[in-house]
Amino acid sequence: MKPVIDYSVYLVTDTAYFNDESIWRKMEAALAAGVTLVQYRDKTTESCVLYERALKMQALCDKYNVPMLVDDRADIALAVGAAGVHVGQSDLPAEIARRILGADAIIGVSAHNAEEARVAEAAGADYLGCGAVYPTGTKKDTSVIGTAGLKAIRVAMQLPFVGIGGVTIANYREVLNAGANGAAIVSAILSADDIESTVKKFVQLSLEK
Ligand code: TZP
Ligand code: MG
Repeated sequence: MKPVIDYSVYLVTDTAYFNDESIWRKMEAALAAGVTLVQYRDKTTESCVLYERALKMQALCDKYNVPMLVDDRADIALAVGAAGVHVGQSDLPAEIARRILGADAIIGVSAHNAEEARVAEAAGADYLGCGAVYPTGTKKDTSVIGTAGLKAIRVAMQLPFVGIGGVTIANYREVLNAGANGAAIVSAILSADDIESTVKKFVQLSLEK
């Protein structure tokens, strides 16, 4: 059966954090504090290392009963038994990821506007990652769509989507109020001084009306 996914506080990793072994302690703190979904995203790493890290990340997510998706790599997702994959506009097409991973896999697709969102929905995406909502230093090759961009996507479709890019405690509610089901967050969690209290704050904000 396809798992029911809570997209509200979606923690995404970035290769830079894997230069330091503290990433594993950070991930554990975030999982223990209540992140609802994890994406293992590690773009520039060779496949043998990617596989070992994905395996370790999957075991950590399993410990907290939190689903894990893998960025871009359906082969790695399959290899470690991840819940699914997240593909960008220049990655493996969603239909092919679906063929590889099967009907019960969660397939996420990046969409920057309503047209890309419609195409992704037709291709069988389970959810969309939409952004960058705000300027971000984590990903350089992206443009800012703002909360107006999120609202335009919500008007165009019913599919769950998360806002990504520059989301912090201070603007998280704006993202939800623009129609997003949650936010995908890298630095506001992984670079936080106190990861546990930051995640708890996101969770608390997600429950407010
Ligand atoms: N895709 C669009 S923006 C982004 C990705 C992966 C980076 C988000 O990182 P941060 O640190 O939460 O702004
Ligand atoms: Mg990608």
